[in-house]
Amino acid sequence: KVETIQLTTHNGVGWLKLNRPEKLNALNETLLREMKTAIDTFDQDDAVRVIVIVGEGRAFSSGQDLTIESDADYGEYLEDVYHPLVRALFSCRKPLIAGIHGVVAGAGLSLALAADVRIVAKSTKFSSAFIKIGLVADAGGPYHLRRLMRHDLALDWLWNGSTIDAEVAHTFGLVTELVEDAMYTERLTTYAETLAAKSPIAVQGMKALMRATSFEDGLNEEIEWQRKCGNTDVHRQAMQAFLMK
Ligand code: T3D
Repeated sequence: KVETIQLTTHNGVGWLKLNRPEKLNALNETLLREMKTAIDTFDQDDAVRVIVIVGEGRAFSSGQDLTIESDADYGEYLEDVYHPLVRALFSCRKPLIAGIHGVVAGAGLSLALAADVRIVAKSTKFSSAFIKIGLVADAGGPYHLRRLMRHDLALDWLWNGSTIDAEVAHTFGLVTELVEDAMYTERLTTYAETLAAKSPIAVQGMKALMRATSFEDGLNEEIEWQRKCGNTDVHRQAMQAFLMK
């Protein structure tokens, strides 16, 4: 039984919806732990080929729940609560799509950046936020920013803590596809279901190969992946169809 997220599976897509709309899906401990378990479960579930993370209500997520009074050591909290989730997102074998609308801020942004692709509604506001409350960006955010955008622009944004429009986030490299608000849900669903209809081995293999840590590792890993792909019905049928015109 989950309290702070909603989970559904449809047409090969596992939907994970952050569900604290009254707090703009601020991240509390329960939500972070439930999300971690859900990602692991979806990753193991053969009925799920693609995972989509979205927010209920008018935001993706407003970041860490700031109303929680805690004298906890922030380092311990990160290690114990955030990092297991961040690792689950990072090591997830299946495509992870963040569907982002409304507001995405602070640690919510870090989680969105951990996805493989980000489908974003045009009116979304992106807030790096952390510096405004005197914190460093965390939950893997700096790692992903470094990967996705220019180093100087990323640091400038983290240092000034500004809120930027989705168009600017797009020019920064943080948006895979920018969608008119009215079309956002439909486009997100089509994107996810189209990907879920493709060969899961090829789709997961592409993801794994893009993560290869060196050139030689990549070459070695592609041998295994291509061997598996070559043995699938989908590949054999496609070859036969080509040869038969
Ligand atoms: O532990 C760690 O190391 C991890 C650390 C992570 C740090 C961070 O994540 S830093 C980023 C933290 N987030 C923010 O600074 C954003 C805070 N929220 C806002 O600035 C505004 O809410 C928004 C600009 C996002 C939206 O503004 P608006 O006017 O559209 O909505 P609102 O009225 O402010 O918010 C609606 C409700 O959500 C409101 O509750 P209420 O008054 O109706 O009972 C508001 O308090 C609540 N809410 C919004 N953000 C948060 C939140 N409650 C708890 N935590 C929040 N982050």
